[in-house]
Amino acid sequence: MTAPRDIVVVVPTYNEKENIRLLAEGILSHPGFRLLIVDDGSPDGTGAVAEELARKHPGRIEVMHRTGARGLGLSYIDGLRRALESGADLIFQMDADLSHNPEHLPAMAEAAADYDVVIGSRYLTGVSVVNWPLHRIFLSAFANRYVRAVTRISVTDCTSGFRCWRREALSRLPLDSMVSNGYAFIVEMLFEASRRGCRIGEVPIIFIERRQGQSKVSGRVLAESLIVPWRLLFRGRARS
Ligand SMILES: Nc1nc2c(ncn2[C@@H]2O[C@H](COP(=O)(O)OP(=O)(O)OP(=O)(O)O)[C@@H](O)[C@H]2O)c(=O)[nH]1
Ligand SMILES: [Mg+2]
Repeated sequence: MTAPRDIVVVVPTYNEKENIRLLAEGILSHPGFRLLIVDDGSPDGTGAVAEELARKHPGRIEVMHRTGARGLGLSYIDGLRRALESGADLIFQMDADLSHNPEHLPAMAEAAADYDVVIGSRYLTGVSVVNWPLHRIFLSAFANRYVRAVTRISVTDCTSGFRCWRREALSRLPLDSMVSNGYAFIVEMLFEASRRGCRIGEVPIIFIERRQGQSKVSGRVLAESLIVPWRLLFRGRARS
């Protein structure tokens, strides 16, 4: 590696107070990494825990407290914009529930020397997920096939929320006009990156199912995931 880089990890949180301390510790154990927590007014007090962590690590942890409409996509838009404004060279996105192990961060940052966006992939070397019931594996495998078939994105894990962006690539995405707000937002970002000719790389990760707190996957969010790839495709055609 040449010049030291400023790296920020954007983590959206909703009711993650049991997980956020351990996650912060793992991220900050890597020199040069900062953490931006985007909390959506979590009723369990995640925001207060995040503030306490920020006081303990001035300059390395920042907290955004969102008000108004809640959502993963809206939180990512706010957080990614803030990360770009802060001047970071590399911008990560990852979940707070310890499913994404901070140990994978350096390898992904290294890979960003050759790619515009690097995906922490569960499917690059078989299926690397721990503690997932069979129906989750099938659902995820189906979602990936579905997205690949509709959008023609050719990566093994297009629904992974563990990613590292070079700032030039991220700043080219149309964050102002994204159509999705749930998990489909993750797919939409990749689709827009792919349309813009970004080089997409993958690094294998081991994904561990959350042990603390609750999943926020709902029927509505899953329905959005089925529709969004088609909306993206037609929007892409209309624009090109
Ligand atoms: N700010 C914000 N964060 C959210 C929202 N919904 C989910 N998150 C966060 O997004 C990340 C992923 O959410 P999860 O509930 O773990 O979703 P998932 O990983 O697809 O589902 P599981 O596999 O069941 O864990 C976690 O860090 C959540 O706290 C939201 O509305 N706002
Ligand atoms: Mg999760």
